[in-house]
Amino acid sequence: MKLDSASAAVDGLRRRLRTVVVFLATGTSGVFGSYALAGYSPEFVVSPIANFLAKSMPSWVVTFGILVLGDFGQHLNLLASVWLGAGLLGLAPTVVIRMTENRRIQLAGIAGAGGANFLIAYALTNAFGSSIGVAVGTAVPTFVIIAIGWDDDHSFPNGTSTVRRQIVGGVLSAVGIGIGGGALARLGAFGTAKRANRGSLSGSPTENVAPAELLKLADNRSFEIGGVEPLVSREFYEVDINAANPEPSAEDWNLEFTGAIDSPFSVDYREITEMESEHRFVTLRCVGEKLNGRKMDNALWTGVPVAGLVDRAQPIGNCECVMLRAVDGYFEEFPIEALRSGFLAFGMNGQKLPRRHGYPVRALIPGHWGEVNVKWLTDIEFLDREVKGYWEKRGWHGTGPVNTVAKLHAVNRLDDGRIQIGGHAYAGIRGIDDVEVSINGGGRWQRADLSERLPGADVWRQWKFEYTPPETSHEVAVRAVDGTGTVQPKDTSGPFPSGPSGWVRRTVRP
Ligand SMILES: Nc1nc2c(c(=O)[nH]1)N[C@H]1C(S)=C(S)[C@@H](COP(=O)(O)O)O[C@H]1N2
Ligand SMILES: [Mo]
Repeated sequence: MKLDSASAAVDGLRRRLRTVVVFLATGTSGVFGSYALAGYSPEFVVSPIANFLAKSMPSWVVTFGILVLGDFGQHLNLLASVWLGAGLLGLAPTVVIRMTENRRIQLAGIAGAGGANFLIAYALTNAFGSSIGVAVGTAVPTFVIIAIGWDDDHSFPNGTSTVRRQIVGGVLSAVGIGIGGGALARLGAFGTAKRANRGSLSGSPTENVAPAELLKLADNRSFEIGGVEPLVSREFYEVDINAANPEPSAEDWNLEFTGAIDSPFSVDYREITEMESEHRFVTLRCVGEKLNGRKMDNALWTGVPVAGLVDRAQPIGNCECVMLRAVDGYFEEFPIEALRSGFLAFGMNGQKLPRRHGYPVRALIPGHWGEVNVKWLTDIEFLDREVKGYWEKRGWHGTGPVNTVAKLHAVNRLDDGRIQIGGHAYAGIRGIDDVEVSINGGGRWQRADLSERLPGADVWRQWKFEYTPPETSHEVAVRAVDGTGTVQPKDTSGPFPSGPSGWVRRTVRP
């Protein structure tokens, strides 16, 4: 008797475990089913959940995430969204599995659960393929678990070994779908992903000579310092609000000029790329980065000046301000004057603009913080009164000119015992005239070597400095002098709300 009640307890526990496994296995394989067909794209069932979370989070949470968690915050959001998605998709199958012993009803239930999840996924993603993936992904383990139940001899209803096999079957089928789905996504077998943005810029051979030569120039002018990017970044940072970036097709792309203008018009990708293009070195820096952070980079961009299009629009609004909008729902507002000096880029380092940097077209606004350099640009809306942009609604002031900074990314010990330090300096369109180094914490300053200027009004420079270290540990400080002669201020402040400032300092041991 005693033994019986003990085994009954174990049995009850097992059943509860089965419910949990059913819930998790069917839900996660639903997510993987979507992944198999949509890949890591906005059509992936998790993307809209992650975007919803990111956009609806209170601004203090967002700010905390950016300042304290950094990039990990976005990963955390994604992870939470995967769990939420799996939870959502696990509900219907779990109900179905617990429903009945009648086979016909069970089969109808599996179809029903698949259908319900299809609808959920379709409501979220608006994408047929991805939703089919979800339906199949959840239906398969649901079927496997239920079918294992059919083997049961019913002498002991839903016997212990059956429950155990159901647990194993559920887990295995989910793992199988996970692996298969991952592989399919990899192959892009059903890929909705458009690869159109791969490859070099089209155009006549002479047009492509210019980027190649300019890149060579940048290469020649770059200092080679271990730990410091050359003048054209090898790895250009990425910051955006998306879990999975949008992938608009260039053929369907249009840039709309709307709002307070006489007659709205739009230009398409062909028109933009057939206008007389230019190649510009432009440096970007994110307002939310740490003082000595890595979210500042430089590239050679190909595109067209905005000024002509602004003239064509003839803005008549009262605020002299404009809103840029993008495919991902991002929007930023800033003065028309800044837009006038701007650039619409469709190429980067001699290649088509990569998806993560805003394919097919992004804005580049000289000297301003990264956030107004709107990627996946769709709308230029001239306004009648000022309204806040995406980040300003969350408390940031990141639409203005960048702060001056000299970064210290390398402290290298040379063979002869001396120390080499170096980094980049950037001051937007004010330009960099000097970088000064102190090896006694700011007491005495010496001039660093600067890389030769690259053509362009909004480009960083590299600096380097070599010295014989004192016997004791010492504090190195760096500061830049901008093109107006203004020295980078000493007082430090964090990135929030208007970008980091102060001198970069670092203690160096002999
Ligand atoms: N559409 C869109 N554009 C965007 C963003 C975004 O989230 N969505 N992020 C902005 C921010 S905060 C920065 S710092 C720059 C970064 O550009 P990058 O990712 O090409 O380095 O893009 C800006 N443009
Ligand atoms: Mo940014």
